[in-house]
Amino acid sequence: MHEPAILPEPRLLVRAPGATTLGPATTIACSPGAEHVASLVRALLSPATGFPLADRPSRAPRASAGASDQIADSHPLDASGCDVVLELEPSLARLGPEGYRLVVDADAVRLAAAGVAGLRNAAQTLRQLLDPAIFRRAAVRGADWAIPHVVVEDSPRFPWRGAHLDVSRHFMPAHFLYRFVDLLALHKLNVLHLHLTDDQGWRFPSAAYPRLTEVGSWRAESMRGHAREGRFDGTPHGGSYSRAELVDLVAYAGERNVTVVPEIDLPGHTQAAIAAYPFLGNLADELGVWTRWGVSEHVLNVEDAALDFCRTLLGELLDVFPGRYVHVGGDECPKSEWRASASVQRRIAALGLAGEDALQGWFTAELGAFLAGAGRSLVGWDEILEGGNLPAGATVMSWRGTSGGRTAARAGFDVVMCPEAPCYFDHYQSDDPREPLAIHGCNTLADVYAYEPVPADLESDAAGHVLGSQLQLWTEYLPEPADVEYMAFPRAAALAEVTWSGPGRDLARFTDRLGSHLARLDELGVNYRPLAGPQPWQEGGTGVRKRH
Ligand code: TNX
Repeated sequence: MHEPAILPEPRLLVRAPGATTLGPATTIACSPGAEHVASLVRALLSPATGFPLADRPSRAPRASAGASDQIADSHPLDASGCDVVLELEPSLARLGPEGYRLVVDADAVRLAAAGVAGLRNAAQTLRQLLDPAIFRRAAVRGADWAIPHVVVEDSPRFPWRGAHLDVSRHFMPAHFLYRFVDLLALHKLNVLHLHLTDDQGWRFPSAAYPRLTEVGSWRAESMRGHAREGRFDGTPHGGSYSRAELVDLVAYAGERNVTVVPEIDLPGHTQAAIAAYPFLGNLADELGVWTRWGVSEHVLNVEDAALDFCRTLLGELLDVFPGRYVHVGGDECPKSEWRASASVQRRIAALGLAGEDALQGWFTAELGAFLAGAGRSLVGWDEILEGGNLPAGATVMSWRGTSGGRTAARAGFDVVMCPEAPCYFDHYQSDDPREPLAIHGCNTLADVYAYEPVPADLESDAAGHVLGSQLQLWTEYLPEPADVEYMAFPRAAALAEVTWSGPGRDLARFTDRLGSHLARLDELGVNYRPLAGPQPWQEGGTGVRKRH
């Protein structure tokens, strides 16, 4: 039997002697309101065990003073099994909305929390208490499904434990997004930030503007090798999601405590949109969807028609993504076209603004007002601070170091800390020349583990505005899901511990547990970077990866 190696490390774990073994007769009992967590527990435990984990007929927490528990008495335990009990227990509100208690003893496996989010976290911990074979997809013969006796009390340090994935530079099929959500949930990461649009491809379907995907989701070719080499592959690339796929993804993720935060990047990084709808741009010439990596000079004009376009599109986005946070980008918006455009200059004058930066600030405020009217909150990259006029309630993602995050937090805005070092997971993982080609930089596993999201010099009021942290997977150099997995793992395990477990964490203890954790990722066939460094199939940065 495996000794507990829970990742991210729980706040409190006490190991007691003994173990309880799941068997074919093990049932699940739920308190009212916890029923759909039972489906998650089944989804996590039934495939590999082959056990049905059927419902017990009614609420039957097997109280330790069980003699008076009529229902429990009428359902004696099978000798080979125990019962799994899911309990909503208001007194556990002291552990916060995501906290939970998990007690495994001779009597039962009890998952308890004040809310379903906590129960779901408990279910992930329970899965990690079992042999790594629990991560298989079909029944494993002869496995030992012993669960060590433990008491776990746990809650996260930060509410925002995110992973960003760029599906624009390279389209990632929906089936990979489901797998990615599963992997996030396994690490108790709870935000999937989907970067749905950029210069090189538009992935969000719009009924009002169908050319966004008809035209904007395909580019003629992609860069081969590093962008500085200026080479192209001559192969068209594209793809987009259907509305149903995205609706389904949101629901699937929600059942796993993962909120999907969609991003439509505006007003820069919009060449794909302008290629589809030239009225959005500043020039008379027709543009194609961009084939280079970098920052396109072609940006939205911010005429009324472009604003209407943004509002209509965001309205459609809100229908698909019900969460509070909506990301409107705001990063890297070159101002050369705005400076050169007589109509943009007239607009700046008419609005009485100081210049192009202020115009972007005005634009962001318009989007913020629209989102606020729909009961949502705007999120943007730290450039949204530059135009002034940041709408109340906006959340800032600090990517160019931490100064944007500090400024925003001190001004009373919530922030998500995601500085390039160490949160950009498109950067190299070591200086080993065998590492697959990456954009630049180097963020090692140890760098990520050592990261402290709250800057030491931040006053406590401002520190309270740090919602958490997030890893970024930009995909210019990650054409396939296997490439994304290589860059994401195991660094995501480190970021999970940074954001969940907090400052008391310890690299040596993490490394100890990581061995067992990688055995889980092996069972799932995750193409993580081996701790020993890139292996022969990853050599040369050719983009050739091991396939599972
Ligand atoms: C900067 S971070 C970008 C992305 C690139 C990334 C590459 C940010 C908001 N913009 O467009 O993909 O660098 O690391």
